[in-house]
Amino acid sequence: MKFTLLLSLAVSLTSFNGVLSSPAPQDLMGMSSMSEAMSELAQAKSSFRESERRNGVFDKGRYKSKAKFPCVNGKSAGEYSCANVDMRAFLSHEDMGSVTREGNDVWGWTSRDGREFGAVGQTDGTAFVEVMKDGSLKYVARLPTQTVSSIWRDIKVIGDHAYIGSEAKGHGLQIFDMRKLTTVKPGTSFDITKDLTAHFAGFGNSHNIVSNPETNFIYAVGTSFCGKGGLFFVDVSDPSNPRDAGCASEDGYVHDAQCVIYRGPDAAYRGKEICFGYNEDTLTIYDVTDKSKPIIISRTPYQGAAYTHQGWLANPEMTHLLLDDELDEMKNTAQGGNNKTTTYLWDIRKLTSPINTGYYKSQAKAIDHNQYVIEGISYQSNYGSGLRIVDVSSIMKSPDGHEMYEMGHFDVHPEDDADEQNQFYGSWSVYPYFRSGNILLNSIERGLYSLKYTGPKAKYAKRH
Ligand SMILES: [Ca+2]
Ligand SMILES: [Ca+2]
Ligand SMILES: [Ca+2]
Ligand SMILES: [Ca+2]
Repeated sequence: MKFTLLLSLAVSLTSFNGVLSSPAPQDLMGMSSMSEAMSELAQAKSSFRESERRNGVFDKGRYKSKAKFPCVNGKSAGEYSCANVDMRAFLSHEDMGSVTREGNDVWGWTSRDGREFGAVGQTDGTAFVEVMKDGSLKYVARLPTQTVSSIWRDIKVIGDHAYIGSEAKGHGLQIFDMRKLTTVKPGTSFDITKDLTAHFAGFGNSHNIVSNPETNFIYAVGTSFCGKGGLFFVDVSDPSNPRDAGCASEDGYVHDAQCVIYRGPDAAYRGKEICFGYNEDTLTIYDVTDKSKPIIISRTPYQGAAYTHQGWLANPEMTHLLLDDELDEMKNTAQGGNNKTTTYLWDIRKLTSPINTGYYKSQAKAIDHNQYVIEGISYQSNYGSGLRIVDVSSIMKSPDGHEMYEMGHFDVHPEDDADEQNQFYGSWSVYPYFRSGNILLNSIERGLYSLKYTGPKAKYAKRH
């Protein structure tokens, strides 16, 4: 059984560069506006997903929810390879009310009185869980997709509201008041008309939802309503009355971005609202302070680029950032060769001329997908190799990356441990921002993991 599965995965891996089997129609329904590169990537993911479905990877009853398992001698729960990370709970997609049982993004919310909740993306909706103080998980409720199912759902939280977009055709932006979770009857399925604070229909499908809590703006990217999929601005200062505030369409498709009030060393931009765009082939930096006149500050390609995917500021000083490319391992274009997970390091002290100063190479072979940085630690969700925790606190001192190292890991995709592949399975995303230190990791196939890092602090991290 296992052998057959691996064999068919290998077949679908080779199909990526050759003829693609036709993707499941609902997965690509909304995606009319995407760039050629994005469409190639989306089709590769969709056809791989379809092969997983055919192989029973998402079958009912396949994964059982579990209570805590510490990491002992490099293993947790008898199957997960780990180091310095304990599993505090696992909830299957099935036990979180999903009928399709396929996961994607994850984000979190903390109530005023300190309770912690996760918003867990699935192809058919968003499941909400409470993360208890001991790290155990309680399924609370779910919000179905606004239209149809899609592989892509993306969630951010500003204040007490979650903002949810999807590649599902006509989905728009669901705005959901997370405070409802503190009183709702467990197991509730919310109503997409009655239970939303608002639904923003100004765009249809989107690929990613970017938020800036400091300015109360949502930036939807990859829509069909901003040139070729640029930054679509939604003013959510009143969550019940979201407003279309314009868009930045120059430089075409934006796959993901991080937007912040700039506090870095480039004096010309201090105090401005800056977006770091991960734009398929470049790091593109925008000044979006004046929403009616967004400006591109710079647009910088790099060696090894195959599909510029996501990234995050590496430090609160905003002097450096980390960038991940979703296809460089698979296409073997990554700097340093050897097709293991590669993180690109950037000096952004001058926003007009960012410099790619080096790279960090994981010991594991896997595609990187999303990473977020807190106090010198990058929490990376790397598909087949799961959660990888990397000390990046040396980036100012050693911008070539030679001082970076893995502090811990938890691999939620044991199926490929004996023969790691750069493939679109395993973990989709991670949420590491809870004050409790409980980390949520959403796996595509299995469900939601509550994890806890137990190792030392980052070497050069400053407390902020
Ligand atoms: Ca995302
Ligand atoms: Ca581009
Ligand atoms: Ca990569
Ligand atoms: Ca693995």
